Amino acid sequence: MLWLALIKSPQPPFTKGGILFTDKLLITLQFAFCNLKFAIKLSNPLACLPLWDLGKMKKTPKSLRLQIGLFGRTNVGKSSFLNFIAGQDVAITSPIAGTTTDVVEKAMELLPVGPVVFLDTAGLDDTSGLAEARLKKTVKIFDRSDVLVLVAEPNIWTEYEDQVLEEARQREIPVILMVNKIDLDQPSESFIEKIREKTDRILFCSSVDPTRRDPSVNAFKKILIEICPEEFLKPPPLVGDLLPAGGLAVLIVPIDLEAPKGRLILPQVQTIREALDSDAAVYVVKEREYAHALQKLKTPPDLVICDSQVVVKMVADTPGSVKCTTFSILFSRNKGDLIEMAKGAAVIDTLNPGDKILIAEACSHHAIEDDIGRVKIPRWLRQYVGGDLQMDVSSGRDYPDNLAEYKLIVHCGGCMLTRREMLARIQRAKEEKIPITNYGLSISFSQGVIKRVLSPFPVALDALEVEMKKIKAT
Ligand SMILES: Nc1nc2c(ncn2[C@@H]2O[C@H](COP(=O)(O)OP(=O)(O)OP(=O)(O)O)[C@@H](O)[C@H]2O)c(=O)[nH]1
Ligand code: SF4
Ligand SMILES: [Mg+2]
Repeated sequence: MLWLALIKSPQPPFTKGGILFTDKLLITLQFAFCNLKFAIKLSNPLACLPLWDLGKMKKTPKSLRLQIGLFGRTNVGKSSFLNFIAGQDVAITSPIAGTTTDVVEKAMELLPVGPVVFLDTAGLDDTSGLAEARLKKTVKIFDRSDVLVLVAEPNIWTEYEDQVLEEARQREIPVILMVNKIDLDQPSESFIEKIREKTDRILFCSSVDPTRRDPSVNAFKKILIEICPEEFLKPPPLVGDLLPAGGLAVLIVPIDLEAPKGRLILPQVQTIREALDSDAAVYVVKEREYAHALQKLKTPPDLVICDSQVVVKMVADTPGSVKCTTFSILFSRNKGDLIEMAKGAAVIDTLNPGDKILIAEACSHHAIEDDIGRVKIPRWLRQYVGGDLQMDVSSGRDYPDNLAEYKLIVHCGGCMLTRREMLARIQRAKEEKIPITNYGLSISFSQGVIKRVLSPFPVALDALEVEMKKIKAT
């Protein structure tokens, strides 16, 4: 507090609390303060935090990139883990303790989370022998980190690990505990029990085993999605980026048995609202009136959006030069991961009669007679495959544990889920290596129009085509 008062004070000489602070007195105090800091540091490496940083209050995000601080004792494999995640040598690693002496930053796109930057720090412990200035730099990374990865070794838990967890707890920074080097030593049951008492976000990994990279990276992303602060999971636009100001979107909205009485459904309303927010106009029609409505327009629309159930008719009625897509695709991008879902759709080509498919509904709505998930999609998929398929339906907030049994997951639009929940479901499927797609994409695929309706999203279209080529080649 005294130091805080001093650094905020005017140039000496000045009076505070009845004391006259001269140049000399300030220098003496500063010297005493540095000695005190050094003395504390000898017994506790984290104590080299400037005192005014200790117990800092709740953090706010520092940039648009999620900042991930890598902490751990010297030689535990922090830099190796960074290289492992990056899939390339970004940071120097070596068996000599204290290899990383300055903070190494690596910015990357970690989909589906988005842009992140890893901050690889110098190892912090009594053996590092680093100059105080470098230690300070390392602990300063607490200030920058939105998420912290504490790298540890199997069966070794020291005061240092507890200190990092405590510092993170005080600052409310979520932590992932990464137990590295499991190829050298298997974590004992008592060790696992002990660390589980400290956190339930634990990953086990060997950062030098490339054959385990995919599962390790997927498991890491899954936890990251669960814990990263809300502002980093901001959804991409729904439709705003596809419409120029002053442009026109045509929305084809079926008014059938599934349509609620007297109103439009939320996805349709949200699309209209975002188009209006982008200063575009919206023309809403039923599928029967669409072709006629199009003829009456003086200039073609900038985008046509339809319900997936009428996608074939929409594509047939839309000139090739006009961009078109489905609500389902718009929401797949906005709420989840369109690229992953597009790749999943390609797997429909590999289905054989008898394969097991999971239809995953995220709420337990009342199913109607001709239900889209329970009746129509199974029918279209069976027609496409030319035989019977085993279809299980899961509904509600519980995602089944037995994903590994399925050849494909066809998920609903997830309108009741948050983006975080939807991404977590996609990530779980990835972890179990089970392809996942959604209702709308599966319909467009099985009806042969997927490339057309994905064309406004070239990256997703490309992912689909690459996946289809891979499938053909095998
Ligand atoms: N067998 C095995 N060796 C590993 C693993 N991870 C890292 N290493 C080795 O451990 C040594 C230290 O790894 P680094 O990545 O440099 O460790 P660090 O935590 O960055 O170390 P400092 O920068 O010195 O704090 C290197 O020789 C790595 O090759 C692992 O999972 N298994
Ligand atoms: S899209 Fe999914 S969450 Fe939304 S109403 Fe349909 S089944 Fe429920
Ligand atoms: Mg290092």
